[in-house]
Amino acid sequence: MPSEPGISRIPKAELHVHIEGTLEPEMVFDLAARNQVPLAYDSVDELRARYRFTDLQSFLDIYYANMAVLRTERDFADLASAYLTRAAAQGVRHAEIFFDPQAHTRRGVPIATVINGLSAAVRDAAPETSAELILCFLRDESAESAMETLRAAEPHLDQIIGVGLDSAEVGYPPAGFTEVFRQAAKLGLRTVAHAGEEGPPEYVRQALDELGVHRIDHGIRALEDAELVRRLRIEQIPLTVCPLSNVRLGGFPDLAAHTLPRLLDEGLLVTINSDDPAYFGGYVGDNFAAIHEQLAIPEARLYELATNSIRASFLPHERQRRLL
Ligand code: ES4
Ligand code: ZN
Repeated sequence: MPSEPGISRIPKAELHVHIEGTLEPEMVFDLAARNQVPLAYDSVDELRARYRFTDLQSFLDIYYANMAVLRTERDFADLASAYLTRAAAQGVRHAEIFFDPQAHTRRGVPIATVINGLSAAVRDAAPETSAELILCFLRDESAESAMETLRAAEPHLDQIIGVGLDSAEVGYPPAGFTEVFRQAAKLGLRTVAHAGEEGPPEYVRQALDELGVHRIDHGIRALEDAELVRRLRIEQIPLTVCPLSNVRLGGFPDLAAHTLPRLLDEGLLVTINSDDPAYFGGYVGDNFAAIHEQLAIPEARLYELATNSIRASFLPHERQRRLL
């Protein structure tokens, strides 16, 4: 499903993309060969055939397994460069990119390797595409591990703009990470958190009240709570919605059943994003094309969604204005 040329011309920001989720099957094989990492699959097609997910955990299992091929600074730089090139071709003028340091440090890759590799790609990106890095804590690891990760990142604070919270959601409420988010904010970092992807509206509330986040990643289950919807509207808290991801992970039977139109009707500040484009069938332009074609979101709305993404970004207002 290629992104239409018209859609690719709309200047947009991508605010919800996991860099490890941009690891295409072809690159898994290339990096496995380069780093002599054995793979459990004989071909790219065989690997891709495993990408049939039933829920978030079934995806995360293969997402973490594939990361074994990422070992050197150059690997992380190549990964992020490939994403930035693809994103720019779909009209992304600014990207705020998640990365999962614990998924690398726990298999022996130093955090400096990860951050220096990713920042080299950000620095070398085409001048019309800016990017920032957001360090995500894995919520299915302990709060102590999150705090150690933040400490380990302190020498690299100039290379990251914020922190987030991701991985398996249900059973891992945001409130467990209050202290590490408080520390991050004290260090001058922005904060976001995944909430209401598979978890209940209560997790969205905790992300706002306990973690003090500037944006909610996903947030689709907020619709189950009218009072919370009212608050999200009044405070215009951005939601980084990922339509193809929600369908692939079983949140909706198909795109036509997605509740994006309801989120928009409620007056919420919605943005459209790709989440893990190598796994979910497309980059951000493909997500725009899919909601246009399969959810009948009109073109004028696509422009509005793109404008929302720039306004909801952490870009200085000056650059936001130039992109609008
Ligand atoms: C993720 Cl789709 C999704 N949800 C939560 N955590 C994640 N990490 C990477 N993709
Ligand atoms: Zn995500």
